[in-house]
Amino acid sequence: MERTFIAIKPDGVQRKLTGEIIRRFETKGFTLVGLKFLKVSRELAEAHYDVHKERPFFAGLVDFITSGPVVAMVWEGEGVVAAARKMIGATNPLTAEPGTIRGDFGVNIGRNIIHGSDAIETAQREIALWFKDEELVNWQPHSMAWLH
Ligand code: 3AN
Repeated sequence: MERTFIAIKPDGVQRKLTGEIIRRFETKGFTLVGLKFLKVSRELAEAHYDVHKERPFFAGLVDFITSGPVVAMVWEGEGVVAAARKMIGATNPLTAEPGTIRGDFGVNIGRNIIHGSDAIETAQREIALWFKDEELVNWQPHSMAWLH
């Protein structure tokens, strides 16, 4: 089953958006298989943002993601990688559609509340980076497929 990595960044945690964000993924119909609350090390932050290491905003990204606690999650479900990106909205919260998480709650590209993997392969890399195998729970919600 497809899985994606989602992180509520320090601004999302400070803004008390954790419950709202988890609620959106739950009520959409995805299944939570991993969850932790942590202060991110510089080592993990630099590995996570490795693809951006040549970008001018790299140092700011690493400083920000390590500045306060983060909620790291793994969500599972058919098509969850692309669906989560849609639910999150465009990188710049000012242009993100209303109804998306960034569109509803953000205004600043450097404080865009949440991260979600951009492709299945990225999700696999990020899940392995943030979670040990034994921290992921393999479970099936009771069969209520007709509900969603
Ligand atoms: P997304 O998070 O929508 O996948 P990416 O992967 O292009 O966006 O960028 C990763 C993160 O880098 C973004 N979440 C945002 O916090 C930051 N970022 C992207 N572009 C800029 C920018 N022009 N200025 C500042 N920060 C940026």
